[in-house]
Amino acid sequence: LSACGSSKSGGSGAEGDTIVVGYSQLGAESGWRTANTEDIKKHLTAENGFDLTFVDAQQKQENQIKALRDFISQDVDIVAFSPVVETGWDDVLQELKDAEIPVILVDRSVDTTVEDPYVAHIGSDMAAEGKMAGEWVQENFPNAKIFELQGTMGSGPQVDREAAFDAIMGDNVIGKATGNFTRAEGKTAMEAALQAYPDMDLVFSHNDDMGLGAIEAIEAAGKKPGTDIAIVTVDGVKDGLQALVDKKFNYVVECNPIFGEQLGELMKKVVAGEEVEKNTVVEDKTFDQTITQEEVDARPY
Ligand code: GZL
Repeated sequence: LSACGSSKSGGSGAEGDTIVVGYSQLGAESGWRTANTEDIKKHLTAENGFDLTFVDAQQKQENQIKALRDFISQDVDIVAFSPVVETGWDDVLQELKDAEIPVILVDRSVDTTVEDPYVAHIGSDMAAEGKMAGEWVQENFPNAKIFELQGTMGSGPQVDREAAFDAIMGDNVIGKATGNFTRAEGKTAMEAALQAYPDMDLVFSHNDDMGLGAIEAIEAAGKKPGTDIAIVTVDGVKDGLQALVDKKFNYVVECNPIFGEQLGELMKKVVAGEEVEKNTVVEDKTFDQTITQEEVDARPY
């Protein structure tokens, strides 16, 4: 499906005009998010024709909504945001639509009643990531007793990765808890899980950072991560792939945060009123313990 471009009258968009962008980033909670932010800022630069206002919401939805409303009052040419959770955006999405400011949804998803709430989405297929993780576990640890470390509750990646993974391995999941996509909260959730589920022998973590926290908790409990308790994660940031080389992770599904250039091109087309793809899916691959130190060292993030 392709969507028509910006309907904003009088906005810039003629070749060479600077595009005024309002960007609401959800936070700086993980290595993935940091890499994503760095890449966006690397491409949405003045020399590339952008005037970028980039606001970090510290993982709070009310901060994102405030930033989006500020962008409306600043009458920016285009807005992009990565919603911390899927719901609660109806009012501000309607206000953006009424202001005729085109919206690009980045990375995460929204669940809204607003008609046609955004011009385009760019990001990974989170369900595919959960499916790849589930298929690998089914193949390699079919009888595992699985504990699931959930991302931020109600976020697209938590909902989609969990549903797809559980569709394959749900009968083996003995417990779940959220670590909110952060290393510290992943460690805390894992400490409690090790007490509650002493017979777990595999963790499916919705991102690397919580998996790295789980490693700390497992080692503190005198067990070997990757051996006594296998760990399967999503993201593929450098620290996660290092854990794979160190045999503390067993399988990592990539979620590629590097799409700042594609995002910039998409914005230029939207502001110029060109037709754009409704959904640009960022390609993800997978990594297992055959990965080499040289490959990890060569990773860009
Ligand atoms: C996925 C992204 C998730 C990452 C986490 O695209 O939204 O949010 O998997 C990050 O590391 O916190």
